[in-house]
Amino acid sequence: MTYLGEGYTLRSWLSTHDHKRIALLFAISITAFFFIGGAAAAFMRLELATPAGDLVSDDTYNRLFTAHGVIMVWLFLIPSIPNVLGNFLVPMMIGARDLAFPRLNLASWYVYMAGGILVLGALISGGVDTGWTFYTPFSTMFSDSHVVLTLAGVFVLGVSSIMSGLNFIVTVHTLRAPGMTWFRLPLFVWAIYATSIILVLATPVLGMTLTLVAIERVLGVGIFDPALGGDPLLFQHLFWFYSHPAVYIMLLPAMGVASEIIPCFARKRIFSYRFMAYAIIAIAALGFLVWGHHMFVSGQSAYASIVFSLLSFLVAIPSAVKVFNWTATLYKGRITLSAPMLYAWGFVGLFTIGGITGLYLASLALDVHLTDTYFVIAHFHYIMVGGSVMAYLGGIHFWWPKATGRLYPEMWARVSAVLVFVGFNLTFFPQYLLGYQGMPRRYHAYPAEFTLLNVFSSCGAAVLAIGYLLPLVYLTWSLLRGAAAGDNPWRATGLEWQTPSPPPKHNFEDTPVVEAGPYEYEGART
Ligand code: HEM
Ligand SMILES: [Cu+2]
Repeated sequence: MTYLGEGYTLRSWLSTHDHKRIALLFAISITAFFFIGGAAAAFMRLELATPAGDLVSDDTYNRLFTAHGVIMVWLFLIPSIPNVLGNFLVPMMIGARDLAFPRLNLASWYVYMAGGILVLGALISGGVDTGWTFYTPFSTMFSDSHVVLTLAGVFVLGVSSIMSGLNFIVTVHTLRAPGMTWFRLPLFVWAIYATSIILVLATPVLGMTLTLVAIERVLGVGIFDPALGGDPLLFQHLFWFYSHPAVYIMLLPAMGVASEIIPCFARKRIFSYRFMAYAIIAIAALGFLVWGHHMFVSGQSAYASIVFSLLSFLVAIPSAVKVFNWTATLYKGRITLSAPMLYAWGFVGLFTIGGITGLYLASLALDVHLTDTYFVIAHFHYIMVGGSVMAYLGGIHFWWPKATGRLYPEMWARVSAVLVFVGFNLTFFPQYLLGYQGMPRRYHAYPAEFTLLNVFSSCGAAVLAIGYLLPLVYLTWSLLRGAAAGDNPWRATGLEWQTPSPPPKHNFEDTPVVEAGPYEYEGART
């Protein structure tokens, strides 16, 4: 019997301890939040299609971009790949029957939902206008919106992050099948492992910081407000100490997904496996040392800025190692341009553009010109949407036959991959130009000279929206009508492909014994 057949009642789903079912619970919830966050973005792009601020008021606009940011970061990107794909795959990839703590896994979903409801509650009761960054002193002294409720929601979401991170760490340490040594782990598992370490180390700092904001706001204790003896920059240090590592929480799992898809559809071993694993660790570690690059114009010491700038440049090294190794994996490969591969290529290209423009921002002099402009918006969307969301969708397609036992319509999937790629670039590339020309972020109206590029951007957003809605349609269709997939339609090598599709409750009848590395494909064309 498959894991899907283990009970059809709502109760059997809401009380399940099976990592695969919990992955589906997360998949459904984060998809819902993705489209709610997307709706806020749609309103913003609609407003920005004309220079006048004629659709919503400035105050409403502030609430829209805050809702968009908070939802996309904490309710979608952070949990997306770890809690959906990681949950589903990590136990199977290491030859285990489940995560180490199945109940904690289910609890993490409930806590996530509680956080989501708190955030939604704040939005429905009027919203928040601080931006997802909650900068003080605005958030503690001046904002008259639902700051504390939102902080509480994000705090609770952080608890869910920590629960899941701990679960993955313990699982990878203790439940690997015989023969599954560290350097035989699929790179996706390495990525989730490194991400989990960031989750466990960085998230408590976020929780503490948000609590301090709430304490100052509610009780008037002077922490960040200089009038009360506090220090407003302290907030930025604490916030970015979490939030820069958090961008790697969003990015490393995406890198893991690409590292599974690319070898499979190039029929080659991943180029330089060990350096790929070391690069993941290096990025995770360096990610903790660069937060000050968000504060170059904040008045922090120039010497601190020089060090933060230098360290930020260092992150480029392991990132470039990964891009080169994915490319080298393709060299002389027997390449199939399947939908997951298209998504993976989109990921690599867009991440590279996002990473390189990160270097512009990390350059002290240039950042003064670019900071708080649309250039920054373009930069982080190239990383988080072009990068992480593309990879997430690639992963959803790649493992869809495993999770559901059905094939998706390949042609439509390729169409949607191309639409997402084209729509994405049309939306966000003009924003680099706008930022460079000086258009500031977070305004609902702008001078007429910026109109043309903004119209491009809004049209691109419409294409992108179609690209995101299409998979919702054909994947639902595939659930009901899709052709049977067979156990391993891609002839992939990972342990998860050695189980039936969909897998049985405990994944493996007998614990597998691992005798080789993860990417034993036929090899290069000669
Ligand atoms: C690799 C994954 C990355 C992600 C997910 C990411 C994400 C982000 C985000 C979300 C912001 C905007 C924060 C805000 O103000 O709301 C940002 C800004 C910034 N990023 Fe990145 N980033 C990444 C890589 C890099 C790299 C490699 C560098 C430098 C080497 C970099 C340098 C910067 C700088 C300097 C800013 C601040 C710009 C400013 O406010 O003036 N980023 N990034
Ligand atoms: Cu950063």
